[in-house]
Amino acid sequence: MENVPVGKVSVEINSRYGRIKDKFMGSYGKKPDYYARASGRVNLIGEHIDYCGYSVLPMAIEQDVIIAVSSNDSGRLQLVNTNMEYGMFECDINDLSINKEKPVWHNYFLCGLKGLLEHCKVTSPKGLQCVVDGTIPKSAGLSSSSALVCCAALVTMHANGQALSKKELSDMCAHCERFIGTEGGGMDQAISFMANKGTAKLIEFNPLKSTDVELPEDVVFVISNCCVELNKAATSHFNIRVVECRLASQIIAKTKGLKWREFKRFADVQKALGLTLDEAINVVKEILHQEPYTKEEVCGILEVTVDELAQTSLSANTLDVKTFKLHDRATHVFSEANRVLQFKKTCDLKPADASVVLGNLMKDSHTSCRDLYQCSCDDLDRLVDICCQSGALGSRLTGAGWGGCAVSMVPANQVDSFIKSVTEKYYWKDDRLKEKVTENLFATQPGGGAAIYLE
Ligand code: A2G
Repeated sequence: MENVPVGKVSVEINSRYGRIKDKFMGSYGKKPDYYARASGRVNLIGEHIDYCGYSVLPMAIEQDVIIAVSSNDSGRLQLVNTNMEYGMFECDINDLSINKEKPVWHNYFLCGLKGLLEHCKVTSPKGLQCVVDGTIPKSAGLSSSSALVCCAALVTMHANGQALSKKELSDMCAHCERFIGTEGGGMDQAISFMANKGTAKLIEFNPLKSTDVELPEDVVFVISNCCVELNKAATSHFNIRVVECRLASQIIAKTKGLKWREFKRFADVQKALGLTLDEAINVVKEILHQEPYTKEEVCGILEVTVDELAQTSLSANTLDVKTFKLHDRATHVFSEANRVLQFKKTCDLKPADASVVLGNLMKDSHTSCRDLYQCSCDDLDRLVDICCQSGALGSRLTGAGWGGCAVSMVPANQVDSFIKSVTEKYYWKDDRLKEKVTENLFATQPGGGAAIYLE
């Protein structure tokens, strides 16, 4: 099993590390012992299906979180962020409390720290002095939160002399990010650890596996941020979708005579029933109705009380949700899972029209996210339309949605004209965005995974 690489960095050559080191010395009066880095990601296709057990197809991006670290025996955690917007934080390492109601930045660090200490059963954890520097835009669907969780876990692992494999770290971080309250799948953490420069990855779950996906050479992926922010831990949008998927799986399971309480994910129900994804879509049509289900109706079908339903199927922040859309959510998941497989197959087989096929899959994915999963927003839909009009072969929302970024696949020889057109049609139309084009609209290449660096 592969471990996270430990490499060398020169702070003279790499000016970003140089600046982080300066900040560290200014904050703590000494040099850091080492640096850890974990990247953000862009998901090319496969949205809101990882927590249903289905494979996704992301790639790491260059933007990342770097943490400079020195460990000690003080039993304290001290965090400084190079971005002054994010205040300093200090606490007793043996007394961590993660605030789910108001998830401030340092809570993501605490998730990784607590997760690693519990997983490795560390009894006397090292004290940590850290400087955190992040370049991933926040609440933009590029996984700034998971990069911080993963980087914090890596910092804690190294400081406490532990050595987990990339896979163990991925699974552990997917689990511990849930301390913040969102019930995400494992895509973001897996790609952050398992990415390799130059290749996208098919990420499969249970067991976790990553496979290189060679993207066509004649296209470039361009990220554009609609600049509507969604903090998924601060709202219940995300968990409502997770719960809708869980309820739909359980109703299908019960109707088909399975022990429904043992099921939480579509992929497990599909497997137990021996269905193909197309057959699963037909089962959805046969069993679920399109109108939203009331909570009482769900309880009636599953033969449970409202309190029992809370135990078997709901999350803390979805207890008060009154209606659930099950038919459309299920149709999205099964069809999106299918699109991921087709995307991968097209990349492998490289037909002459590969980039057109991939572009169409991306467009269909966006339509499904917008109409069936309802996880987009007006500005993001408008941006996706502009991207398609500006020469993209395909464009779709990426990440959790409800704001944040679109990813577009653009012919390599048209990237400049694409960027010019999207700049004029989206960013120059809004005075607040005019000055912020370069950080919100950029081409990206598959980046590398998490690493530790020594000077
Ligand atoms: O939304 C978020 O990025 C989730 N990550 C990820 O698992 C996936 O479900 C995605 C939508 O496809 C976290 O919750 C950390």
